[in-house]
Amino acid sequence: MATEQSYIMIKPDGVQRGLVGEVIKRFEQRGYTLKGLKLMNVEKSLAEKHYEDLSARPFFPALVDYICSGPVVAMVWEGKGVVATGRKMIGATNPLASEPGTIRGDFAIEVGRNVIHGSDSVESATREIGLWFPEGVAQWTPVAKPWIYE
Ligand code: IDP
Ligand code: MG
Repeated sequence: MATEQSYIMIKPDGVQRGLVGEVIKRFEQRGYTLKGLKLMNVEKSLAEKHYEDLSARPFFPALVDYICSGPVVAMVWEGKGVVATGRKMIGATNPLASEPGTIRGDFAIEVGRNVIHGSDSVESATREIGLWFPEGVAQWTPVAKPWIYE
C-alpha cells in the first residue's frame, strides 16, 4: 500500500473554540494514522508561503492575518486516500455549502473562519508537509493496521 500523507491544520479559530480533540477524533476514528503533531504560532512568512497560490486574491492579507492570529495545530495524517478523503471529511471551502457531517458543515459558518485546512492534492501535501515539518515526522506502525486494511 502506498503511504499517502496529508497536511491537516486546525486554524486559530478551531483551537480557540476547543475543536482540537474533535478534529483529531474524527481522523483517528476513520482509521488514519497521526504522523506529525504540533501546536505553534505562525510567522507571517510561513503563512504567506503556505498560501502563495492565493497571493493575488483580495482576501490574501486577511487570510494571512487570520492564520497568524493565534496558535494552529499542524498535523500530518497518513493512510489510503487520506488526501481526498480528508477533504471530504473537512467539507467545502465555504462552510454554508459544506454538508452536515463534515467538519466545516458541523462547526463553521463563514469562509474566513472555516476551522481547518487540508491539502488538496498529493503534490500539495508533499509541499506543505515539507514547509510545516522541515524536521520530519514520526515513524511508527499502528498495531490496528491489519484490522483497518485487508
Ligand atoms: P480550502 O481551504 O478549502 O482548500 P482555498 O480555496 O485553498 O480553500 O482557500 C484557502 C483558504 O482561504 C480558505 O480555507 C479560507 O480560509 C480562505 N478563503 C478562501 N476563499 C475566501 C474568500 O472568498 N474570502 C475569505 N477567505 C477565503
Ligand atoms: Mg486550499
